[in-house]
Amino acid sequence: MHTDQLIASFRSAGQGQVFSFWESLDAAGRAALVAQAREIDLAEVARLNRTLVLKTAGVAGVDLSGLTPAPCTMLPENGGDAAQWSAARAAGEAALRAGRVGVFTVAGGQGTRLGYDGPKGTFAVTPLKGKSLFQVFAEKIKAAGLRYGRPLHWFIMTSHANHEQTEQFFAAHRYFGLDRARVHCFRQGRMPAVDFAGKLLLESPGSLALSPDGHGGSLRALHRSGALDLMQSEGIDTLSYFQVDNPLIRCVDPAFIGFHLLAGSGMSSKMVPKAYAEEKVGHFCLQNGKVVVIEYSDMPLAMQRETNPDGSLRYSAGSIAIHIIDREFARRMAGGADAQKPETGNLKAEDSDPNASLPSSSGFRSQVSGFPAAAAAALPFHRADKKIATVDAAGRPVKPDKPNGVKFEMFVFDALPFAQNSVVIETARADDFSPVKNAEGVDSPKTSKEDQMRQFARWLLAAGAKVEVDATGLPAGRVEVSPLFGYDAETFAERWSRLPAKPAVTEGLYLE
Ligand code: UD2
Repeated sequence: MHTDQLIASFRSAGQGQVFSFWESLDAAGRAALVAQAREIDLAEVARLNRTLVLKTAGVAGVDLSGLTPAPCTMLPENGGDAAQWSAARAAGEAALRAGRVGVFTVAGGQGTRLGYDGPKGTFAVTPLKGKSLFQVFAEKIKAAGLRYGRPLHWFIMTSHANHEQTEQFFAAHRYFGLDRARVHCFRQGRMPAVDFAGKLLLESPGSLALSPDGHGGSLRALHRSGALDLMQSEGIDTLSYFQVDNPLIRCVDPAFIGFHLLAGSGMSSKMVPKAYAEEKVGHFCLQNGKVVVIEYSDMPLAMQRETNPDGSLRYSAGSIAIHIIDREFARRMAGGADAQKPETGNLKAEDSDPNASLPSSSGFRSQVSGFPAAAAAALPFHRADKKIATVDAAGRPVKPDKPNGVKFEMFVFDALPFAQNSVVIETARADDFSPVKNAEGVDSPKTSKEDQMRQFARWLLAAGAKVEVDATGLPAGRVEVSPLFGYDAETFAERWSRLPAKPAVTEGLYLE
């Protein structure tokens, strides 16, 4: 579309303010603004304004009708069928040995709660060595690749804000010993922000206020980056998905992969029983026969507190954002089901974007633009009222001290009801989940380091070592185990048993 037509289309959509400072911009400034404006799907903005922003009555529509707790496969120690767990594990291990599994980390978030300036994956989390989140995952992925004889591909979704820094971090650390050809960073898409009247906000006279489209944007970013095609050509049909903030994660869990594959599931999930009724996690429920996640903020407190006749919580299955995703399911959700290659229309749109990185020789693209032109994702957008830096009528910067507008985000778990045979399995919180979200208090660097040390102490104790621990299982001295030594109780025990002389477990013990 010609620039004049583009500007006219914004005017007729009531969004002409985007070009308020056009006359004051130089040629480069105009070109940059036009490139951003081309990313905007005005029809989608209008629809979001209608359904989410300008709606005056009621809370923006989460449907709570007909909810029941989702059925979950419990761990053998909590009543699950041990034979079923072994069969699942065997199936998952076979898939890993066949090279069918890839790893996927969503790392595009802004990490504002932690107050850390930099990509969250670069944040130091381990108790002794201060390894970064990315290093912990890299070492787990490397160790699993060695164990199953097939090095794993690792896909990392970044944002426009942290992409370059993330790539530089990996390069500076030589990809933590991984084959760099198997580490793929790509940017997620962006969404424009609007004020409470639905007007697109400018961040500066020459640029729109754009923000990441939520972790739900990962499905279309996988597609548009070429990651799904790369997976296909490498024989990978199964993705192990997790969030960047959780160092305890089992990056590849054979039993989880096996349950997903044996069920023929499109997308599967792990749950932990909620620690208490009001815990701030999503709830796995069943609605119209489909698995759905209802965020704590959308579920009335009375419902969160409902109990079974035996006093246990009725909606106990908490979502910890760990999934297995089938490649073709991701493609379908990204709107690319009919396309073996990403739509040429989109590729053209990208190629005309001056910010777009060129496809690499493998066809992999690290740049994903905001809106796939034709490929409407089926995921709904959620509204988040935020303080959005903008400009006043004279073009001067405005830093609001209360929310002044709306950002739009998609959530990956909204894909669950579209998945066939979705399974939910239980996992032990102590072995899978201790995120770093806040600078202090719950889910902070301190709690996460302690949980890591409790896990190392459990492995040591199970392997027969003498470890002094307190009532919560925390060892008396700080210890750390490299994932390359052992990344779960079993791999740890194997390696420990081969040590010719067992070290004393005292302050500062590091096992590599
Ligand atoms: C999420 C879940 C919550 C629970 C919890 C477990 C939602 C709405 N809630 O809460 O139910 O499972 O996690 O830890 O998801 N991210 C991107 N791009 C984005 C936004 C986020 O990559 O545009 C990534 C981010 O880098 C992080 C993850 O998604 O790895 C989670 O984001 P969050 O911190 O906003 O999620 P949180 O803690 O509110």
